[in-house]
Amino acid sequence: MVTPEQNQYEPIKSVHQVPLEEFYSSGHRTCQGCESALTMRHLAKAAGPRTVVTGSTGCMYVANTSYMTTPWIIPWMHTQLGAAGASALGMSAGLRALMRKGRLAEERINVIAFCGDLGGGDMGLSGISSALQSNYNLLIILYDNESAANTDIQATGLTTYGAQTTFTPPGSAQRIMQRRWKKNVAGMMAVGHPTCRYVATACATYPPMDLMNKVRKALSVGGPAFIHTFCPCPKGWDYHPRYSHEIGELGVRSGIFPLYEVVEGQVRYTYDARKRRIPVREYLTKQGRFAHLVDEDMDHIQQMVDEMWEKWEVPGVAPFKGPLSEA
Ligand SMILES: Cc1ncc(C[n+]2csc(CCOP(=O)(O)OP(=O)(O)O)c2C)c(N)n1
Ligand code: SF4
Ligand SMILES: [Mg+2]
Repeated sequence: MVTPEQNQYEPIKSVHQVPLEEFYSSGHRTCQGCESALTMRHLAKAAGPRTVVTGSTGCMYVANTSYMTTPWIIPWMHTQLGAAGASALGMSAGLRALMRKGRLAEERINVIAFCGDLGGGDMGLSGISSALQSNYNLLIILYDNESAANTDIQATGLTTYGAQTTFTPPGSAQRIMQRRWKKNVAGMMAVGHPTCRYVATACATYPPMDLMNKVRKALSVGGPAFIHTFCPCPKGWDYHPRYSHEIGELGVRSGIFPLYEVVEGQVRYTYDARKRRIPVREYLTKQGRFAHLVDEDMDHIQQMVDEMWEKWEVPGVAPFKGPLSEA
């Protein structure tokens, strides 16, 4: 058996401690400034060489497997669009069985499955839910570029209210076609899965090293874990690729994408937007996908963000407003 002591990783306290080795390297064809690709690079760096990765269909499959090339230096396997959870579970079970039968030496081998917002947050929710109810050490990372990016930027359940996508083009009859509020996947996982040992949200660039440390924590907790990452996408969000890091930071600092971790039922804010947040308009106005919004729309989005931080039972995490008092 792999002992809990063997399962621990050292936290990365400064940029000087970031491992130099790359396990997701050159050889991919993602767009310039693709933060989803940065999520892959950081998760592989943090996890290290004794890791297998499985990923569902989407940009992080298609742009990473152009004919005869791949950026993955660690073993990687493609899985069907809604199957990240099932794939992680099957892989963990397979490794455990091989070790039990003595066909594989006993050691820690990390199992990480990634999925996009459509593949994981919409289509693959049931599989992820099953994986988080298991007793295997596995990590599921949902990289959220807020659209079905690979098939040309269609809206998903995680697309921000008001955003233009190919499914939701603004027109003269209807200015806003994307009228759904973003699905709260990390909150759903944290609230609904008592067996899940660790849930976090993260952004690959802000605060620095935060994603890598969350990946290490998730791999050390000794049970199933889930991380939801915020991944600006220059093509779908319509901005110059040089601003990807800034857009990520503005999303976090405006509070529209809450940053937190839940460990043993305790919430810890990585960026506490209850105390300080910049106006959400600073984030929205930098992106062409929101260019059709007028002041009234931005005020509405601001109001919803404020409500999330000021009125929710667990601010930014659980969208209840407390029980009704007895009639
Ligand atoms: C069952 C199934 N339906 C539809 C598709 C077509 N398809 C391939 S990738 C994709 C979009 C995936 O979106 P997301 O999971 O958000 O990943 P992204 O492309 O944004 O990286 C779709 C619809 C598919 N491969 N399989
Ligand atoms: S479309 Fe977006 S998610 Fe896909 S490769 Fe380009 S930047 Fe990355
Ligand atoms: Mg997507």
